[in-house]
Amino acid sequence: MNVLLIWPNNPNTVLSNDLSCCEPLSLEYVAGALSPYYEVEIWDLRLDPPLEVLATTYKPEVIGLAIPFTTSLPYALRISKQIKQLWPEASLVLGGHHATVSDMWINLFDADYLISGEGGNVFLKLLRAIEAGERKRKNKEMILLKEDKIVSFDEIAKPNRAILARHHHKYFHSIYNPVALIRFSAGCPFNCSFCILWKLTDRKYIVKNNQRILEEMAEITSKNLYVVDDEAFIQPERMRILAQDILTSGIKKRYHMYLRADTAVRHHTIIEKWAHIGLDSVLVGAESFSEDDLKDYSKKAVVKDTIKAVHIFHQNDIKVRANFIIKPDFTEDDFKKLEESVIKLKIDLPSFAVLTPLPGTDLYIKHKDKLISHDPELFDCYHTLLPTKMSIEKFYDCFAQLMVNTSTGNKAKSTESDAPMFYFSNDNSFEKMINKIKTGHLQYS
Ligand code: B12
Ligand code: SF4
Repeated sequence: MNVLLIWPNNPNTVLSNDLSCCEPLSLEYVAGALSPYYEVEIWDLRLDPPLEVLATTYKPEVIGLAIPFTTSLPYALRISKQIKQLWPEASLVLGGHHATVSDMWINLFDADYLISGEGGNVFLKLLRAIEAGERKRKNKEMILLKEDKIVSFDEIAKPNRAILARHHHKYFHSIYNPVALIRFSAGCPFNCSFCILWKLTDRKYIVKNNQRILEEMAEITSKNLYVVDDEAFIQPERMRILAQDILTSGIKKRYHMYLRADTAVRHHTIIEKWAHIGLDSVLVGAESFSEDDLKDYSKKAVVKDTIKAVHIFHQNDIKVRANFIIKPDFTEDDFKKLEESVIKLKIDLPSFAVLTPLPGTDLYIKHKDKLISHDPELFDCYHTLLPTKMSIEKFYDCFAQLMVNTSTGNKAKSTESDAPMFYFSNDNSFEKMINKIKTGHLQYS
């Protein structure tokens, strides 16, 4: 049986494919479960020809369509309609992060199945049932299938990276070019109000054993690894042993990883060890320089830990990508203060996100009746969905200015690729991003 897995393109996003275009690790995972038994193809619509070209030579029986972000919804919907025209006989299966956390827009899809959560095992069971004639969609109702929450990565197959080998040299993430994605763990025991990730695992921390991590790393040719864990260092002792195992194995990579500032402060010797084996940059959710804001976000962190962590990273030659939240009620003065603090702290690669009630989060539940737009494309953390205190034009103007000022402010400390900002990939991609932010107010209908 031919199974086609499709990753949608999001052509209009602020964070464009010129700034980051990463491998669809999610689909490589799904493919890892299916490919020992079925013929699996992955089609990445950011890099592969349109589906009508594929349809001239290829006929899938089952098609999996990813809806990775809420912002992907309009494109995924368009693709699903095209799929029904090109391959009317094929069963269509939806999956991915948005499909897992929200039913917003989902009823518009003429799909046969929706798989919520980790997709591989459920998809495999579904294919077996389809083959045996046991599964049939009734009355045009989409059938919802759900994986029991996994407790260990030993329960799921390794990602199949061979299928997309044709594109691996093209995938990149900001200064990491080319880059490969890898997952050492998932979940987080904290419960920040704007974050969905802890809910996906019920605050449990799911880990992959070191042997499997090393096996996966040995299959990856790229020198740069983007570790997509929600918080990579929740189990510090395990990470110390992993660093030692990587060192002993002789594998040499350059890592970009996510972690909390207070984790780095508490376990600075492990950070030193990771710096030694190639930790090149970290993404720290600094969020704010106000203790009240941190409390409001249930961050369970304090500002002094952000400051201490930045020093620890810099002492270890680790570049700091810190993310700060822009609140819709920011005044001009708030933007200015944030700018000054980011520059003063010498954040190497600053990034900013507008406080966004992403579907499924506590923040969404609290504010869902106050949203000024329900356009899925605006759930991108660059648009405000909550009313602003300043005029909306002025808000976007200040946001764009903050991005420009903090990037040039830190230019003297730029990295080997001369990136003054995390998302900075070629000559004018950053300027295009700024322009999209500046004109953000035009996107509300
Ligand atoms: C890596 C990453 C990125 C990367 C690259 C993604 C890529 N491959 O192209 C980059 C930096 C580009 C990125 C960008 C954005 N991201 Co991002 N990203 C992630 C991150 C950290 C990891 C994703 C990942 O690879 N996970 C590992 C895989 C294996 O897990 P998975 O995706 O859950 O997949 C499993 C299941 O969902 C399921 N599944 C997945 N697809 C399918 C398909 C089918 C058919 C089936 C059956 C099953 C299935 O099976 C998979 C394997 O078991 C997640 C956080 C997270 N933990 O998921 C955020 C996350 C997905 N991103 C998020 C956001 C908001 C964004 C942006 C909109 C905003 C921003 N400012 O960054 C942009 C959008 C860019 C765009 N062009 O549209 C949000 C999404 C929230 C939402 N409702 O939309 C997340 C959840 C983080 C968060 N803030 O909570 N992102
Ligand atoms: S924002 Fe980070 S620390 Fe907070 S719950 Fe999400 S992953 Fe955990």
